[in-house]
Amino acid sequence: MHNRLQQLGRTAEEKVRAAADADSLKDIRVEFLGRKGQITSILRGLKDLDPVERTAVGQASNRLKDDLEQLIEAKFQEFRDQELERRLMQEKIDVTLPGKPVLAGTRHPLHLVMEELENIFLGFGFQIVEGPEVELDYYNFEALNVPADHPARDMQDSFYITNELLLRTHTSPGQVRVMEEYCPNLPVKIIIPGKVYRRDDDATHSPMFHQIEGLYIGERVTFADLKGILMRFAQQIFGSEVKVRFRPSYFPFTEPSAEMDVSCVMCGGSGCRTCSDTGWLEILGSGMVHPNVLKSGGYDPEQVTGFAFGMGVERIAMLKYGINDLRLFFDNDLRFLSQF
Ligand code: 2NL
Repeated sequence: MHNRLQQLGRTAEEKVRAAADADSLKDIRVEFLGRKGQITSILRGLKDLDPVERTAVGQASNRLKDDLEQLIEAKFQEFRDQELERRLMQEKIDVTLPGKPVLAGTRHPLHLVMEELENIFLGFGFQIVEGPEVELDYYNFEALNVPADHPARDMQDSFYITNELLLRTHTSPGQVRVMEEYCPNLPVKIIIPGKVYRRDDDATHSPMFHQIEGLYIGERVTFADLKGILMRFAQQIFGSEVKVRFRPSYFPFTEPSAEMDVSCVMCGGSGCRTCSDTGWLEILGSGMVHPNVLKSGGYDPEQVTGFAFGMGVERIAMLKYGINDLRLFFDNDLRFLSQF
């Protein structure tokens, strides 16, 4: 038995040394160490031997098994090393090939326009402030002189969270908060950009859109200041040749109120589809801050005056870039977004 084991060991060793590749090495491993392999069979047959022989043969064949396993693993490693060596010698990497392009992001057109609007008002000495999007009913309506029976206060028109909390329908509540904090200091000269929410959803209305509102309160702020600043603003955003006109309007938070139109940026005022042949485009609402709103902010309407205005950023962006569908801003189609 001892001789047989020695013989088996020598045969196995020779075969391993002669193995040409990893595949034949696998076959050799199966032949000797596999489930029905020669060494495995001897180990399985130990139980039929008498105890003395069993110990000796068991030790010898286990040693043989361990040695052979080591030998095979070493040979596998030899093949792996050879393969690596071969690839290192043969494979060439052309480091001069052009790389894969990394797509750089673009800025969203709404944010581009928002920043442009902000920079214009920074130039006029306004400060930029932000306010919460979830607002108290008090700041969104009550403090802004919006009467209890106003349609905007209906559940159908605003997103309510509780009886007192809602998603702001304009950025003005933030301006009331600034007045409260800053009063009695003057002037208040701020703009608030941001998201606002209304229960509207069709081709020309989105439930979320962007607004910029401005507020200028001081000791002698007049309607002439309103007209001058808003006219200069229009000329900076649409070009120095645009004309403006003011039409009387109504907002609960301003009195008197006015809407500002610019001469149509598409046709220059001669009439086209964009301006419905009127030659004019409405771009913002404005007015002198209502005495009740000044009071909400802590100011005495007998001592100070102010003007305020609000505009939709989507509308300005559509006019500026000639975009005809509001939904393009929110679809996130890269073919659209990458043009800016
Ligand atoms: C529009 C019109 C407007 C205001 C917003 C305002 C804010 C305070 C006091 C008074 Cl704190 N007014 N904001 C005034 C007039 C018009 O927005 O059409 N926006 C899209």
